[in-house]
Amino acid sequence: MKKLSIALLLVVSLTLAACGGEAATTAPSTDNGAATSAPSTGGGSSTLTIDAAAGGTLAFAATAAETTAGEVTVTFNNPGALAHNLVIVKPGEEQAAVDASMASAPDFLPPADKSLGHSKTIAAGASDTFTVSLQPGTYSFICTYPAHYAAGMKGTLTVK
Ligand SMILES: [Cu+2]
Repeated sequence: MKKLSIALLLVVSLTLAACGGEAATTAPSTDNGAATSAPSTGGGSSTLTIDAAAGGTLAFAATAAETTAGEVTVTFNNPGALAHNLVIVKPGEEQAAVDASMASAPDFLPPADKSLGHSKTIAAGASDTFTVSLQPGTYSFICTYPAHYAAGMKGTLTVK
């Protein structure tokens, strides 16, 4: 009788082990599913900071800027005394962006197809951050607020 109960115990414990084994193999498969569905957004991302000129000058603090290609997080600071914006365009498309901005008072920002990306129009002392996807090349950064581009509020952005 003692041998029989040991045998039963063995069967019971083997069955439990088998159940445990099944549970163990099921769990990792769901974990794997979660891991592969998670987005893996690699790639380069860089930052760029451009400031408007201080005071009432219709200009940027620097007329040249540089960043690396990819998703660029651009911070535009306005330490000046007037409202400004920062608009990134391809060379030769500056005036078209300025002209198209005239229709969107009071912000005077270009429509989506007239720029590669832009900040909001911000008051004196404010800052704004936006992202833009840029390939290597040369671009222009301008302010499309009325009369500012014509007065010289522009610069060259080199993307490497
Ligand atoms: Cu401006």
